Amino acid sequence: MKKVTILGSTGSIGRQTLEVIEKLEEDYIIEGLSCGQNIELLKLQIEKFHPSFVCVENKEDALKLREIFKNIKFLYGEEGLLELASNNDNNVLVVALSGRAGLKPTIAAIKNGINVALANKETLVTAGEIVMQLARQNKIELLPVDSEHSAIFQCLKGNNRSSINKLLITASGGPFLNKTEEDMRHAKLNEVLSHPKWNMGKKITVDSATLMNKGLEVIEAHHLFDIDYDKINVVIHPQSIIHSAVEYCDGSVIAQMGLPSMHIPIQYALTYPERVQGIKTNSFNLQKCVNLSFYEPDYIKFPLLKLAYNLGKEGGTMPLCMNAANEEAVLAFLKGKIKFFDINNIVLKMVENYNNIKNPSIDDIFEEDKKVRMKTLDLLKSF
Ligand code: MN3
Repeated sequence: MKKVTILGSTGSIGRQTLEVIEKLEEDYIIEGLSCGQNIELLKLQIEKFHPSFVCVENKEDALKLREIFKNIKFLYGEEGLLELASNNDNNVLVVALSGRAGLKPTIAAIKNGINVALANKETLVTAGEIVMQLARQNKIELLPVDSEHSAIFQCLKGNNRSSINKLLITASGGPFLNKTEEDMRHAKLNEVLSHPKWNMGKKITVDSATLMNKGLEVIEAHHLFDIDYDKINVVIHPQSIIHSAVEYCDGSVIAQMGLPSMHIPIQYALTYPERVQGIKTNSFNLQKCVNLSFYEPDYIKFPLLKLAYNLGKEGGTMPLCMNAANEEAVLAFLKGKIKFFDINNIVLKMVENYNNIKNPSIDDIFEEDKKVRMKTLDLLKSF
């Protein structure tokens, strides 16, 4: 029996992880859950999955929940999250929190020898070197949940790292793939949020429209698989059937494909190294994939993708600056404060004036993150 704790259980990945676990039945039990403020959904999850530990953001919510569920230990805040993440009764910790909140719990789990199924992009983008080094030292598996990284992880099995020519990360291209820059300039919130292939949370859906999401995935792949940026290629593939691929030195390209569903990579991260039927519903039909197409990304229309490559190569806290500025800009866009196209301008401006810190400590990372966000909020006032 495997024990699983999910951080961010009421978000998109958290909910889908619970759907997967429901189908895995008796072999998997939920040891812990955490969420921010979606207490109503959390209550339903508690009634269904009977966790032993639950962490929420606010103390008041924790106190109220204690009255209702007497047999559960309720925690709250960052300290509670770290306690939940450090519980080494767990076989795997699913980190499905969004934003910088994912970093400290991931490190806590690694230090306690718990395998981490990582769905939080910021962790590797902002602290990739530190996190990967800790994972190696503590001999834990960092299991990618993102479909592209799960695909590459699978394509690498059984092959020598030294024989890799390049990683091919596919991208659907988002809602503006076939639109002009002018269309993007006037894009409304609902156009940005209507992703053609994947049903995801709002922040990542905006990132998919700017291709920032793909840029973050390039940086993640660099750390996760220890591959030079020059050997990571992004390929636009609107049908999202090939989830990513690896080209080897003998000319063989090994790709992982299937229907675009997050259930598959989530389940593989949980059952790894085994494969089980689990939640699989529809069979994949190759004959129906008559029109698979592949293009070079348009780096002019989507400047944040190129930026991610450049800043990834620079290293230090440059990717952190890009990520923090982007997150604040996306939040401002979602609140209707800025236009879609301003996201690019704000991120570009923030990194232009930023002093990089090489080899940052965890404390540096948190301090810089805070600083960049404050400066971004200042800059946002002028838009
Ligand atoms: Mn992805």
